[in-house]
Amino acid sequence: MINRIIFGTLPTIALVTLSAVPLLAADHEINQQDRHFSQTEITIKVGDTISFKNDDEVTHNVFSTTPGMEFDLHRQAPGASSTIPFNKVGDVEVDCSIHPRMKLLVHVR
Ligand SMILES: [Cu+2]
Repeated sequence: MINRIIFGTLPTIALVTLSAVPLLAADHEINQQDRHFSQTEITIKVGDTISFKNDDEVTHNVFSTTPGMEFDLHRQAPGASSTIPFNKVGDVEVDCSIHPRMKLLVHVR
């Protein structure tokens, strides 16, 4: 009887724990303004997303070549927004191929 209660409860706890991860994920907004990112560094939790919004009057091309976290938003017209998930712990360098001075460092913890 006790065994049945314990083993019947464990899978439920595991399911609740697993499904809680996406529910806790947060979205962070980083804007592109005056040919800069709105922040130069940000610390987020693994599973969080960042929405990159072009609040500038020029086109940007945000990308990362950090191993395991590569992405390319391609050309983003003014007003466009794209959301990227960060599912791996580490430091991710984000750049703009059009404006080499644009740098963002994402710390995923
Ligand atoms: Cu740019």
